Amino acid sequence: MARHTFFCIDAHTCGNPVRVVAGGSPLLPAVSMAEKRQIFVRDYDWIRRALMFEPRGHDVMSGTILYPSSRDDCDVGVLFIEVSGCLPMCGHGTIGTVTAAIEEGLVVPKEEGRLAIEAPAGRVAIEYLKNGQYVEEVRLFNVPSYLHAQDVTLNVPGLGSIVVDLSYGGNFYVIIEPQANWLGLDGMSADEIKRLSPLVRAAAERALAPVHPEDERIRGVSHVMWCDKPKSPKADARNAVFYGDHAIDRSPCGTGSSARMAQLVARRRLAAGDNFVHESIIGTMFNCRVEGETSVGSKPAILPSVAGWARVIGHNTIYVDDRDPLAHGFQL
Ligand code: PYC
Repeated sequence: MARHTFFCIDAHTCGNPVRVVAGGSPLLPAVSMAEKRQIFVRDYDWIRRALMFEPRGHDVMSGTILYPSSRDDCDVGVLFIEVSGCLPMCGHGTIGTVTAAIEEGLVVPKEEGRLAIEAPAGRVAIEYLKNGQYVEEVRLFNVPSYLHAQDVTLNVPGLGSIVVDLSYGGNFYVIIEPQANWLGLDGMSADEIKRLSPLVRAAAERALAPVHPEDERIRGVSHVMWCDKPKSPKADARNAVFYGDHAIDRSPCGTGSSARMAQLVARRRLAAGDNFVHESIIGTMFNCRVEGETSVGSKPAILPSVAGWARVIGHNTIYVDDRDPLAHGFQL
């Protein structure tokens, strides 16, 4: 019988939870974060389930585990754990993790205000602004993002025929803009979004089964972005991003915002150098930018950046006791 102890710093980024595991995680071989992710999913997924699902977590829970990086040009490696699985990259998770790691002294950057993380999806440079001991803003320079497929018609039970795009920003996103069978966020309740999104995701996966052209370990449609006009006059667009089985992101979603900018650039509705303010379902905002253009495989791609704030909300020592019949969590 064993009681596993995890020392966590709980935070939220613009409303979405980030549980940073600072101690108690298993030692993994000194390989890249992409390889560590494969090993963790194979051997230690119970840790993700225990820390993300009820009774220690909840339907929207998301977090990270810090590891040494295998790269000379990165300060720390980050594994993204979530109710939806072990993600290649997570934007709100990065903003919360950098905030917690700098404020709590878990990472000491070589240069104040700058560092780089090794995510499973690739290197992500970071700039952050501090006020005294607190981090006020984190900007992440995300992995190259690209439009994978456009104008794909899906037939979704309960919704009918919809036309979507599929875009990559560190995860693959189905992007749904207002149209005949979906009139926008004010016309659909959060419960309806949660009921329909898994059906949309499954239909997109059946139709497209995306695989990243440069890393076949990154595959599958994981998130669904319902897009709309902004509510705030300061924003350019608003979204509700669905993940896992029951979650709507409370933040504007960093990898989703990157995917959305890639889609808008490919459709010539945004260009290199443009800013893009994305609003979440609860009204919080990310200040995003198209930093430049590049390619992924044979596809044109963008270099996106995403800036937002996070707050540390507490220290949390979590036990996972082998005697507990719910040790590895549950979902309704
Ligand atoms: O911010 O990239 C993000 C994210 C992914 C899933 C939830 N949030």
